[in-house]
Amino acid sequence: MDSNGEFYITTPIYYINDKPHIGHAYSTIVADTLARWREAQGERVIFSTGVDENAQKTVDAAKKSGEEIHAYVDRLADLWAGTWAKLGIGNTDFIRTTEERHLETVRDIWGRMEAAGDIYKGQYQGLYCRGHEAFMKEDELTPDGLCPDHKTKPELVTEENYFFRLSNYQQKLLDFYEAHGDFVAPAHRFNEVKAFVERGLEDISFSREKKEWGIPVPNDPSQVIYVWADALVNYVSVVGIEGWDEHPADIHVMAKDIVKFHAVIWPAMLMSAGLPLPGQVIATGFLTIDGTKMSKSLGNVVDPLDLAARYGADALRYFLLREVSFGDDGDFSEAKMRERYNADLANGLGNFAARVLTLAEKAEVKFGNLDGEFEEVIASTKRTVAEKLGVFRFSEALAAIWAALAFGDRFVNEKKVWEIKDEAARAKALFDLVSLLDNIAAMLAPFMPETSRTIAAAIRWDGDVLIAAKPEILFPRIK
Ligand code: ME8
Repeated sequence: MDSNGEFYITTPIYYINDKPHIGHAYSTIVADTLARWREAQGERVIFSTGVDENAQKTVDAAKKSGEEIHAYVDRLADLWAGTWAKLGIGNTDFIRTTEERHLETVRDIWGRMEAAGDIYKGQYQGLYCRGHEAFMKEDELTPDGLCPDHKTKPELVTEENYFFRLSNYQQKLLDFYEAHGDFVAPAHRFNEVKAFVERGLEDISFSREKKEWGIPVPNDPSQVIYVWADALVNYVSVVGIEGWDEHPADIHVMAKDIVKFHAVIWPAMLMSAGLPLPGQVIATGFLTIDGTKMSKSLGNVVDPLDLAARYGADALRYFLLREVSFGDDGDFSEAKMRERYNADLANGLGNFAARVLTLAEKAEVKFGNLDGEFEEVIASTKRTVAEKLGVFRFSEALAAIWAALAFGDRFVNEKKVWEIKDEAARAKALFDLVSLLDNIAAMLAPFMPETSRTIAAAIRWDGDVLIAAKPEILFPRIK
């Protein structure tokens, strides 16, 4: 991955036919963690998220809620942006596809693809699933002809559309994949993408007959640009064509449902437009509830704000990153969340911090030479965290930090630090423990930003004298 001190990461732009659920929160937390991690390495980070407004389902949702469409999209865009703020997401940009900067970029890229000879007019007939906003192939449907995700019957649609010559790009894509062995992660998703492209690519419809909503095709207002040809461009709109040309996205984060759009259609569009390709497409699995995909259309959603209000945003972030192994599906259950909260946060991190800081508050701790074993634990934990984050193994990175915590806990218990009579020896032990805690707080910053700040603020040095202040209980036990 080329980086030159700058790092650009994105989440999908989400549909706004409803409020966010924890599936959306999960992708956004993953991206935020990587963004904070790179920032901590001293890189200048651009981290964008946003909303995909130009879809027919936006129109349907506005009608359903009885609101005028512009009022509806403004309200929902605020709701999504506000949700991320409450979950401790530090996005540097929030893109809406109704913004002028996006319309301009979409028109520009369309013009480039047209100039390259990759846009033409043709007849399209297909089975259109409204939930996906996409035409589906017969072999993707259930035996009784339903969309497997939305459990609805796709409509047979015939119309005159503009097409994108995706078929031109089969070999170019395969060559690109060959040269960029980590373009899609995890690897098994990359294999699926390659196999899909190897089977041959058909041209795809890039416009729809004009309905009341959407970006008009340049020079043909009877058509609007089909959602994906519009939505994918958002990543360029955020930084501008020149900005993208200089530094395209390093990482696009998403779940497995939209990998094909990002790893096949998007690079082909960029090649056609003469623009550089993104560094990596990384895909999480799906969060499920009782083994079924959670979705706005199915109505079995869990609200991240509700969980954050009851457990804290950092606890939700911790749970999702620790419990789900990257790339795999994860089943959400509140019982499991409560269990981890009490074990890892209340009894684990929270208890260790309180113990160390309470003892340190009462002692005269001086800055000194860190004990060799502590030094080694801290250094090796940092190495592991860096290594694991480099390959998106959030859960293993957190497990390593908890192992360092366990080391500290064992030390307190085995040495019975609170009973050490010799003041200097007790102060020395506490210096080691406070240093460990401080380093743990720093390592936690990308994952649990607020907790990290609270712990760090409780450890202040006045010259070489520690001013420890025990913070409020970090994670009150939950029954
Ligand atoms: O696809 N588990 O928007 P979308 C994990 N607008 N992640 C989930 C999830 C689940 N159950 N459900 C949703 C679109 N997600 C397009 C994207 S991008 C140019 C355009 C997350 O609102 C996950 O990131 O359907 C998934 O890829 C995305 O939401 C789909 O969001």
